[in-house]
Amino acid sequence: MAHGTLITVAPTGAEHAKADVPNLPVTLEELVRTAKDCERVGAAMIHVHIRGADAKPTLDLQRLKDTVAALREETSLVVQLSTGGAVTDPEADRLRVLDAMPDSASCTMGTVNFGDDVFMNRWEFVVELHKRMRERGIVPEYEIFDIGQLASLRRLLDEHGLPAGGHVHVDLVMGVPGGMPGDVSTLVAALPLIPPGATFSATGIGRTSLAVMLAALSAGGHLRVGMEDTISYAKGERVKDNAQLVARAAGLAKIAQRPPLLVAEVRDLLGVAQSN
Ligand code: KMH
Ligand code: ZN
Repeated sequence: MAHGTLITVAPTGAEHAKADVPNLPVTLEELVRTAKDCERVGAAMIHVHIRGADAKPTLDLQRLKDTVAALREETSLVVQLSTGGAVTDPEADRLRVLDAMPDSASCTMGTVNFGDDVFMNRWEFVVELHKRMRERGIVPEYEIFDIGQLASLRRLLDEHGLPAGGHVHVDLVMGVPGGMPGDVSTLVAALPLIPPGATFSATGIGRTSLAVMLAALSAGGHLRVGMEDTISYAKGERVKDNAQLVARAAGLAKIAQRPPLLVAEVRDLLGVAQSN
């Protein structure tokens, strides 16, 4: 069992509208502020989706580069850019995200129904992401929305080898309508399919957040929390900010005697180069 817990914050996502969720960080200033707050209470990695001047999701390369630079300047967090983007983003734009040269990037292991939409991840596209990340020394986090995608990950590693950094890290994204449910039995069912030697984190969408967090901690996994995944803190209570979710995760990790890992420990764990 891992001695400590990697806590990743996913503060924004591509799904919530600023008009509906006014405390969602969408500007660079809001993102940096939330990143600093979250680092202070136990986050070590940030999973980033950015928004344009209109607060809508964008994969604009210059904005992505500016975001990576600002987060590196203001925090020591491991900076992970989403290559998932929004369901409407074309593959070419998603591949170009890597040119912003983050420490890490997400790599979703298959196509999945996503609410009323489809989140497309063709096999050839997944392979291309994996290869381009390795060429650039960017450490992937393999996003798993359904259990069969773990079999695809095994195939990817068998056919195309280990990622940059040599370590495999998986994130179970549970409770998306169309993907695997966010409950204990599904998490337990996923465990034997995770490649040997790999680490995993888990996040539960919406109301599955707490059940998945507690199950992941018990199973020796790491945690992802944030307003990308849930905007309610408890029944009838909206999330105040991302730091509130990170603080709760850090508290539960301490109770589980698996306290939050420091950023330097996480860089070692994931095979991400230490920052200067
Ligand atoms: N926004 C979802 C369509 C990722 O960041 O890599 C995809 C997503 C996964 O959030
Ligand atoms: Zn994401």
